[in-house]
Amino acid sequence: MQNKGFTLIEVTVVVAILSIVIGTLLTLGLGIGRATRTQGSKITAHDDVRMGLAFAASEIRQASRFSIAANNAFPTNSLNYTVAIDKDGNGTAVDDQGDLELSGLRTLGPDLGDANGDGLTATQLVYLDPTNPLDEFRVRVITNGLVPNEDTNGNGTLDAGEDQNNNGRLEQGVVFTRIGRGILITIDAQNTPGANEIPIVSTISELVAPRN
Ligand SMILES: [Ca+2]
Ligand SMILES: [Ca+2]
Ligand SMILES: [Ca+2]
Ligand SMILES: [Ca+2]
Repeated sequence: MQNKGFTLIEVTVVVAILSIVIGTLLTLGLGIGRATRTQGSKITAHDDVRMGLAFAASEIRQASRFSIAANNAFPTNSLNYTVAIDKDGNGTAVDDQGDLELSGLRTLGPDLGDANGDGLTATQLVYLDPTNPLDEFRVRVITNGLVPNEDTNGNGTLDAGEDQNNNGRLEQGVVFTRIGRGILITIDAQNTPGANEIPIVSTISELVAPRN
């Protein structure tokens, strides 16, 4: 009588092949999931630095260079400055005597003092304009992805114990450096793809010259 069933060897071979196929599909799926998360983190970190730079550059372009020189020691993580504004509403940033009209002192940097009370400090880039007549413009969040300043001893280089995000590089979050008549803005933002993974860091720099 002919046996129409499978032999043990046949079943074993089929099970082995299925295990390999399922294992490969799972690995592939995990790989795709990870690649998607990594890509998402790259985009988020890049958006954060771009938003930060766009805001900082537009502020510094309008800033008074005298206010920058008088209120900062470079390099600095927090920039203090005033900008030309039309205070008397005559359409330009000068008054009827022809004098430049300036805002109150503004600050751009990490929210170390938690000015907006949301609990986010070193990771939050904020703009402070404490003399703005409108409440809602006194504190503004520019981005929440800032890398906390790793340079705890402030020497500008990476020392033992400073690399908090374990990527082998020194990030300072936001740094303003004076170069000639311009201010070099450097911003580092990061986003972590998943638990126990090294954050993806995006860094951007631009030299901007104050016009006033
Ligand atoms: Ca004016
Ligand atoms: Ca805050
Ligand atoms: Ca250091
Ligand atoms: Ca680092």
